[in-house]
This record gives sequence, C-alpha cells and structure tokens, in this order.
Amino acid sequence: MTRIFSGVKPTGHLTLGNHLGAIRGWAEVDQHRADSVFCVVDLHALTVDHDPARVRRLSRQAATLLLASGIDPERSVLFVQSHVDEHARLSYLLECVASDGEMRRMIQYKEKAPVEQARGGSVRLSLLTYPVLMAADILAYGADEVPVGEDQTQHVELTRDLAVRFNQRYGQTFTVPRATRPEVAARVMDLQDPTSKMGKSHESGAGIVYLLDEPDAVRKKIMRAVTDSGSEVVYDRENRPGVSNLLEILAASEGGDPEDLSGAYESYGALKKDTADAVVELLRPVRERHRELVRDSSYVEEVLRAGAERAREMSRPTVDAAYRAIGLLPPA
Ligand code: AQP
Repeated sequence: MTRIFSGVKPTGHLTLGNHLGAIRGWAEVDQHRADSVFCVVDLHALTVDHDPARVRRLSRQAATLLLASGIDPERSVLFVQSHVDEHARLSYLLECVASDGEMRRMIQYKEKAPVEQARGGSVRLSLLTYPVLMAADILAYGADEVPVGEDQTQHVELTRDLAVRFNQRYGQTFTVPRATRPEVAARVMDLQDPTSKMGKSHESGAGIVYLLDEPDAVRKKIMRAVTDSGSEVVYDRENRPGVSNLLEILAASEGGDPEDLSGAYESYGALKKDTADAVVELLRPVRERHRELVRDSSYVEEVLRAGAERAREMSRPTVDAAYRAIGLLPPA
C-alpha cells in the first residue's frame, strides 16, 4: 500500500492556505487511499525566533485542528515530531550526505534568512538545515508520496536527491518519495498582497484567513481583498493575481474549475461575496469540531501519545538500517 507522510509547522495559526493546499486533501482523500502519517513538525518551529510557550500552544492547536479537519486516528497516524527521536537521529546522518551549497539554494531559506536578520537577530543554523530535517521526517517512514502545497516542492525534491545519494553511496536504504499537490489552490496567495503566499507567520493578519477566524472576520478579509485593475473577472494568475486567487479559493472551497467559474461573474463584488460564503461554510465544521475537541483535551493527548508510539515503531527499523549502512557500530 502507498505510504504518505506530511506535516504542519506550528509557527502560527493555521491558515486557509494550509487547509486548501494540504490538510483538506489529507483528510478527505489521502487517508482513505493510503497508509498515512501526519505530524506536527514542532522542531521546525525552532528555526526562527520563537516564544517557547507559544510554540507549545500552537503545537497542541495544530494537532487539534488536524483532528477537527477530519484526520481520523483510526485511519492515520497523528503525532508530534519531537516525541519521536528518530527524526533528529536521521537528520544528522542526512546532513552527512547533504552539501552546504544545496542548502543555501533553498528558496524558503533565501526568503526567511533576511527577515530574521531584519528582526535584529542572527539567522539560526537550523533555518539553513531545516530541509534536511524535513527529508528525515519523510524518509524515516519510507513514504512514497508527500502531499504538500507548492511552496514545499523544492524541499521534497531535495529529499529525493538525498535519498538517491544515500542509497547510491551506502546501499539501498530509503524509498525515494514524490511530492503530490492539489490541482487547485496549491498556492493560496495573501489577500492583501496576491503576489505573496498566504503564510501563517506573516505579520499582516488582514490578508490571511485563519482556520479559527470567526465568520465575520473571514467575510471582512475576503470582501477587502486586493483585486486587480480592470473590472472583468478573468482567471489569469500572472496578470490578474488578485482575482485569480479568489477564483481558486472559490473553486477549491466549493468544487469546480477557476477558469469556468470566472465566466459566471460580472463583478468583483459578487465574486468576493460568493467566495466569502464558500469559505465560511468550508470552515464552519472545522471550527465547530475544534471547539468540541478543546473541551476534550485528554482525547487529543491520547491520540498524540498513541500516534507517537506507532510512529516510533514505524520509523525505527529504517533509521537503524541507515545507521548500519553509513558505517556506525551497532550497540552491543
Ligand atoms: N499559501 C499556501 N497555499 C497552499 N498550501 C500552503 N501550505 C502552506 N501555505 C500554503 C502548505 O501547508 C502545509 C503545511 O505548511 P507548513 O506548516 O509546513 O508551513 P509552510 O509551508 O512553511 O507555510 P506557512 O504556513 O506559510 O508557514 P510559515 O509562514 O511559517 O512559513 C504544507 O504542505 C504547505 O505546502
């Protein structure tokens, strides 16, 4: 059976981009067709300036939101990355096959390093090496597929390169995974700046729809979305990024094709209104279920405990095999 691995990083409140680009597909499609492993990748949240209490809070919230979005612990393994040592163990071995130049070419590093510098801090070494830890996350589970939004494609490519290189040098150890992504809304853009990705750690909340936003807030943000000059509703991501982003959000939320939908609208106002309604309806059950789960925190804790136990069992044989293959003396 196909094995899937994917994760979310608790660097902020989860967004509509995370949901449409990844989480919804995991819940509605992936976990029904494949052996699925989903993870709150909290170690990745330490790569930028962070508040420890906030990371803890956001990790719990992300796990709760994954459950609220429909991840079913009877079907999928759900756990927190730092609860399973295998990720960090394997990451070090992969650092020994990755190169410094490769890391510096990563787009996310190039985008995030200057932001960290501008905040007055130094750039953490872990920000540079984080794609290697992500490769370890994936390879430890022998994943065949990694369902991610478009922004993560380059990291999955790196994971493939590291797996192939390790296998060639030290013998067949890892499955070489491939990225999959949704047909629509693989890159949801910021509503206030449709040329940048809607990112959970961005500071301008006005352009970001959070999964836990109240319906009124969702409506306001979408009704105030920046649109393009002109008034015709056309799907053209390059030249009409604002309107195209709304068409993609609408198409992904209620089904359909953005290009086909464009023909149904004569004004930006009508498109915004329908998009806002569709997103409010899409998120309603997630918010409701989240509210119930928050009241039942022992259930979430038990899911994560059992998930980590299962994740350890799944990942240990591959990581142990990698330790042997690379030349480390097994403990007596
Ligand atoms: N705007 C987006 N559109 C589509 N997919 C997206 N994803 C993230 N943003 C969008 C996908 O959501 C999954 C989880 O993302 P992540 O937690 O690994 O974080 P990220 O990719 O670094 O993006 P974020 O949410 O914007 O976080 P920050 O701001 O901290 O970088 C991934 O599959 C991702 O592709």
